[in-house]
Amino acid sequence: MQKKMMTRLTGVCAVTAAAALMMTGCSGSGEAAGENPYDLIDPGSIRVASIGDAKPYTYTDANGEFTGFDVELFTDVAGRIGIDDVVFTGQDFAAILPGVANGQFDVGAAAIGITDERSQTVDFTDGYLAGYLTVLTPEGSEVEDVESLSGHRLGVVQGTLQEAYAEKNFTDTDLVRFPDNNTAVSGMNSGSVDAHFLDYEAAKDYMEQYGHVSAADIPSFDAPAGFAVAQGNDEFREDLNEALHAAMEDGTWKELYQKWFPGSPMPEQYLPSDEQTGESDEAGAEG
Ligand code: SNW
Repeated sequence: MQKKMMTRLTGVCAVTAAAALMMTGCSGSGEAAGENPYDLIDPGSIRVASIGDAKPYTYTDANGEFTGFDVELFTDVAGRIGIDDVVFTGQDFAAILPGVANGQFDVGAAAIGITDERSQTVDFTDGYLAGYLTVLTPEGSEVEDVESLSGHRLGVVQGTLQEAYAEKNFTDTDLVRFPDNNTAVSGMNSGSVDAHFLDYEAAKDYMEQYGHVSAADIPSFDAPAGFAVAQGNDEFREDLNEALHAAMEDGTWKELYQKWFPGSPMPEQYLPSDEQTGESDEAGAEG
């Protein structure tokens, strides 16, 4: 392990020699203090825990490559702090934050809403997306709104805000916990659950794929998505924040939003400051 790290460090000095010299000085020994200021598992590379079936936030394409809004945004942000080698790994959603907290991953990126509860185990960057939680149903379902969920079976992915929200608010509904969205939607397609509760844009994608519909969209603006990092890794978090805000200010965020969420209302708060009118409230925002 130590040997591998040393090899990697040497490689980093070669690859990012200019940046390293500017920032910290690259001694070539690989051991000088400050060469791994972000305390990364493999210096020069960021390991990201994500999920493979939350299109268009984060998913694997036909070649098995991670892509989507969160993936492209994070990759852009990482590039701005000088790291181009970003390695995404698919996990069950419930495993992402534990994996970041215990040092298996440097970052968690998967439309992860920032909450006080989650902030007890990881730190988050500033928010970059605020939208709705959606109850997805097959067309013609008896579940047509929140009220008619009573007495029905609702799928949720373990560890999500949807699970927590449903436990608290849908008390007459039978919750069925799934490891991921694809399994839950398969369950819905085969009739083992009546509905599945997931993020708005991912629901929209399944609507387009299967002709499903939305029975309810519940605002989750108080839990905007952020990138999760280990607690106390302040230099990393602060530099990611600076890069994230730069990506918002120069229009990169907006471009990615339009690319991945076409037709969704454009929120204001993440746009370049000269494009913010200050008129819209968060209610217009999806993402
Ligand atoms: O709280 C929302 C946020 O406002 C935005 O709409 C993106 O999704 C959320 O972060 C909620 N996402 C869920 C969660 O954080 C599920 C994430 C997932 O399935 N990948 O638990």
